[in-house]
Amino acid sequence: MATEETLVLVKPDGVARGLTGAILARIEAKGYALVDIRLVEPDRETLAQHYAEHEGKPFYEPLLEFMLSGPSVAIRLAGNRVIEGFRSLAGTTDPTTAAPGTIRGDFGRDWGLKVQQNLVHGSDSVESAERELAIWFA
Ligand code: DAT
Ligand code: MG
Repeated sequence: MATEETLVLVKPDGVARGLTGAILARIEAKGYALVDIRLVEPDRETLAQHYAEHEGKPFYEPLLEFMLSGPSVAIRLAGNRVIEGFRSLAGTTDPTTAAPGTIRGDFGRDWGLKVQQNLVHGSDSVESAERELAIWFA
C-alpha cells in the first residue's frame, strides 16, 4: 500500500456555488483522510508559485484572475495512491467534456463555462504534491 498525500483545492467557483460539502462528501466516501483543511484567500504571488508551470501560456492570466476572485478551500488529503485517485475523482480538465460521475463532469455547468471554472485542483505527481503542499500548508 502506497500511502501518499496530495493537495486538493476547492476553487472559487466551487466555494461560491456552495459545492464544498458535496465535493468533500465524495472525498470522504472514497475513504481518503482529511489531514488538514482551511479556507484560503491567496495573493497573486502564492498563485504564481502554485501555477509556475503554466506561466506564459494563454490561459495563465485568466486563470490567476479567476483564482483571485474569491476564497478557495485547501485540503491536505492522505490515502492509498491518493494523487492518481483524486485526479480520477475530479475528472479531466475541461468540465464540458469531463465524464459523468466525476466532480468536474457532474458539477461543471455548461452555460458560458470557462475551462478554468473546473471546481477543483489536484496535484499531478508526488513531486507536485510535495511542492504544492509546502506552498499552501507552510
Ligand atoms: P489540471 O487542473 O487538470 O491539472 P492543468 O494543470 O493543465 O489542468 O491546468 C491548470 C488549470 O488551468 C486548469 O485546471 C484549468 C486551466 N486551464 C488549463 N488548460 C486550459 C485551457 N486550454 N484554457 C483555459 N484554461 C485552462
Ligand atoms: Mg495541473
